[in-house]
Amino acid sequence: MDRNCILIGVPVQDGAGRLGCDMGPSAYRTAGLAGALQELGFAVVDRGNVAPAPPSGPQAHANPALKKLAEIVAWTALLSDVAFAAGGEGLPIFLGGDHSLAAGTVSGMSRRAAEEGRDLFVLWLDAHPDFHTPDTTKSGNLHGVPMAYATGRPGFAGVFPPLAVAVKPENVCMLGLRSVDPAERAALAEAGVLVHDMRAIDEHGIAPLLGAFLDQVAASGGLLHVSLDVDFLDPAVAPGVGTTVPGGATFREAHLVMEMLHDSGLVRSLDLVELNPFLDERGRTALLMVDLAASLMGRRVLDRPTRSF
Ligand code: EXY
Ligand code: MN
Ligand code: MN
Ligand code: MN
Repeated sequence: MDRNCILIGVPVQDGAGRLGCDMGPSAYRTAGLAGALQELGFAVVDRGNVAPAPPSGPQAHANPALKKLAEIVAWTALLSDVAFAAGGEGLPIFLGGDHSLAAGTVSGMSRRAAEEGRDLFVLWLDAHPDFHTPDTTKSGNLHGVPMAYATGRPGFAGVFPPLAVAVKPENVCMLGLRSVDPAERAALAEAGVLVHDMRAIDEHGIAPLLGAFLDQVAASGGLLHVSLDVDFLDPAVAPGVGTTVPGGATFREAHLVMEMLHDSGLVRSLDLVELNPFLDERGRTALLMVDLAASLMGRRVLDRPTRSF
């Protein structure tokens, strides 16, 4: 694991259905992310927040439901370049911001992997697959499309920035799904994405499912990007998100994923997304996300700080 951590604030909220994700980067800083990583021995650089220039006008599309298309296209183009560059300098941690940011971070990291002659693998920790296209989304919220974009699904050409290197769908593992729209279900099956829904986690346990995927990444010499959506977690432990779905990962399941990721030594980049501090309770979701990031970076169970709320 790279010992240089690069924090990049991404206050995008135009992809979500409600306001508040733009406060995410501040909440992670307030919850002590940089200090937690420094305690683990990392050199941490906080680059502050990035933002694209505001678009000159709306971008037309045949789907009238689409919201803020021009804005999300601008974020995607910017973040793809930012991720490609930062991925060559250290281990970038993208502080969201809503999940639309992954259209940029995943596509940029995919280009970075190709530059090194390797494949990008993606571990997608989320209640949702975010596998709509601009044509199939009914809500029009573009945080519902990033993985379809990054894997090169049809429907993005001439709408989103051209993709330099598509992620192979078979290199994507989605863990924790429990809210999938019919069009997404069909597209996931057709693309051949590896999906472990909450039922599979209940039945087999999270460790063997994740372990098999990590073995696959290691065997191929791939580079791993992790995208952690707050709603992967059960709302009882992580209420600070606009898209809560009951029946999510427990506190220990989530930490175990992070601990296994650390032990694998494979992680090259990380998204922390969908935190909505306006919906949080006394910062508990922000603090949990920081603790999860610390577990991923090597903090052990016995070193975890005691917290009460
Ligand atoms: N599939 C639903 C939609 O397209 O509106 C919900 C998407 C939620 C996306 C979030 C955060 O992971
Ligand atoms: Mn998501
Ligand atoms: Mn989600
Ligand atoms: Mn414990």
